[in-house]
Amino acid sequence: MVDDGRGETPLLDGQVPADWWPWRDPEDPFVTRLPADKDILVTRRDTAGDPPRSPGLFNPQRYAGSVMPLGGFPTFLGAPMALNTEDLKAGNVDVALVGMTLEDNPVPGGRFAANSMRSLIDHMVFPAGGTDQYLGVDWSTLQLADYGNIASFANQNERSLEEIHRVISEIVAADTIPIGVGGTHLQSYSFLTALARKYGPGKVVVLHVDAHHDTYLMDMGRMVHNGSFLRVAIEKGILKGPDLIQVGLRGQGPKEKEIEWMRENGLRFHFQAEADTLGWDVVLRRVLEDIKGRMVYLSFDLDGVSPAYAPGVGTQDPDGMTASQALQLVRAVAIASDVVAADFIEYSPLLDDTHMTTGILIDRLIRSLLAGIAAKRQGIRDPLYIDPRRLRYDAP
Ligand SMILES: [Mn+2]
Repeated sequence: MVDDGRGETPLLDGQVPADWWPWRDPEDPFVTRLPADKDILVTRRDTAGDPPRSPGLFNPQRYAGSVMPLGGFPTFLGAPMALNTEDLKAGNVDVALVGMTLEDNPVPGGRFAANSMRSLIDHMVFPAGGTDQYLGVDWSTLQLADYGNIASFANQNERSLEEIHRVISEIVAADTIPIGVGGTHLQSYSFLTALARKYGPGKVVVLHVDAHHDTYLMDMGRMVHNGSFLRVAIEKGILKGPDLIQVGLRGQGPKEKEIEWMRENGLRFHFQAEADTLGWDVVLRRVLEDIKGRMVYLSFDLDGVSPAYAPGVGTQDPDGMTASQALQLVRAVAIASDVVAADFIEYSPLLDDTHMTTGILIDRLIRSLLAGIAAKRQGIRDPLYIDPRRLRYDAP
């Protein structure tokens, strides 16, 4: 306490009167707070003056057909737009692609991933829509929507997480599958809270593709961050330890203390060493066994893939799965389980090569996920199914 002439005021960090740092809560200085009228980034637009509009999908394209090379408005895979739960319901939307803008990485760029993916040159020249060349399934039978981007407060992770939770909740409220595009791994905490609100805590399995285990101890002075969000989710009971399945772990962690925590909590982790030593097929079958018939949230950190195939990430590590293995995994998971959400994260277009190798891989991973979902709805049950005509030209 200090008497600064205005009476006794609690000190924050033993340094300054609490009202000198009005963004800190004197009761809990660890928590950042701002008054509601400072939420300008996430305050929803007043639509009272808009012309009347029936709920449903809005197609912003000027030109006919699916071909819109460099014309019209860039949306994810050329999908029509939706702004709220009612639009998704009225439009019978199966999958909503939503742009993520959160940034929590020493090397920036994830915030630009969503808009970069909308205008991916490869997608604009060879428009979306089509037949998967492994399953022989046309995923354009699914109704897609572009749900816009979710705003983030730079350097205010906790407040950004609240907004991400709100928007993902809007999507799952329509029984639509959200696919987050871009952003950073921290965002997945809000996917988990939104899914736990919808389906109940501990009901959804997380398939976590990553070079990093992301169950580090809290550090860097923050409650929840890129490397800790999965540990926090398990400690809070949002996610059960055995329902966290990890693929591709390598790099400089976990430490001994961390791997012991992972084992004590029953995590089902698959190091890259397992795939390198026992073979990718062994890992794939073990994963498919564990997710069979479950509701799955696929959280795909692109650094899980070898930088040879995905160089455009902030925390790359040599080795990792190939593009072929990544595409196979995504297809197979969609067929074997009930995918209720996904995100493709840690893509920095600023760090991608000039060929946009990473961006094009993400585009194909999204299409493969859609193809797997469509295949399952068309009755394909074998997660490793390949169209016989793609295996031999004269197949019966
Ligand atoms: Mn990660």
